[in-house]
Amino acid sequence: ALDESGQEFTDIHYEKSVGEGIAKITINRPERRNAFGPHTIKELMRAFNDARDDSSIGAIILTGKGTKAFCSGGDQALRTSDGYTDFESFGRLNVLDLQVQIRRLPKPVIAMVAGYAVGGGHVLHMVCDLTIAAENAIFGQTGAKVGSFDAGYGSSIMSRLVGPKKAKEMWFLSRFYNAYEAEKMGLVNAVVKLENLELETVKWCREILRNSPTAIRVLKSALNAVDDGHAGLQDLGGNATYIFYGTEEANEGKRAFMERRSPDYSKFPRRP
Ligand code: 2NE
Repeated sequence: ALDESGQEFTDIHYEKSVGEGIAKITINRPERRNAFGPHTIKELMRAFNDARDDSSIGAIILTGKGTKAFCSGGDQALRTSDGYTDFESFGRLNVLDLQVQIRRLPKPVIAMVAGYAVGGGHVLHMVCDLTIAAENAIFGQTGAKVGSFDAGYGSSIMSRLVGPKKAKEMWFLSRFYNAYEAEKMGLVNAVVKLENLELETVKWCREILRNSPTAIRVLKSALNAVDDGHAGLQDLGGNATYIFYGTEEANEGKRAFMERRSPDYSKFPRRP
């Protein structure tokens, strides 16, 4: 069972399991098929930040409230000529920041999809590291129908996942695909009965949590590095530095500086 974290949110639920290492973030706008506005995204980013900073958390589930939708993308009622607006005078596309945050987060993020994952909601599940789908899940890109598109991760990651021909089909035709079709296309990792969705997703999390957190951290970064270009290399490079800081060799440099002497690296082998 996942326990409430005590944080106050309006558009999402954020829960952390006690002692299990799992956080669960739920978009809570079922009356709009879990469409997001700028405020929803801000709350999601806060929750993801918290899960990142909490060292007891090793896997994060992203899902939607109810069984009808994971997420139906940007709330079209909030759409303006400059993005999406709720309480502010300027529109935003801050979902792009959330996509980057999920991508850069050094812990696995698992999309748990029941019902529709469409439009910007489909992109969200694609930027997650893994996707577990219920049999009732439906996937698709509706952008071209409603006069929108995601020419960033929504295009490039999709092309990686399903190949350029299928990606063009998804975007150009705005078709919907059922869970088994999505599995065949490489969009999802597993399809399970709706009633087993949470159980199965938690099982995947537990399997991840049995493994080395550092290995997983570096693997996520490595598996994203090529597609993320300089930013991907920067992330992977940061992991190398973080691991190097734990070595005697790196400490010799710091110690020498603090002790106002020259560093002595002579005892460290120049490995083949
Ligand atoms: C999701 C889908 C296929 C569900 O269909 P259905 O028949 O199950 O439900 P229904 O009746 O369409 O929706 C239920 C209520 O949710 C609202 C509807 O307007 C309806 O409201 P009421 O009539 O009950 O008042 N609703 C659903 N999705 C909404 C949305 N995205 N925004 C605002 N209200 C929404 C069907 O509802 C559907 O096709 N939804 C639209 C999907 C869509 O086109 N999303 C936007 C794509 S663009 C995008 O997300 C994006 C981007 O391309 C780039 C950057 C950022 C965002």
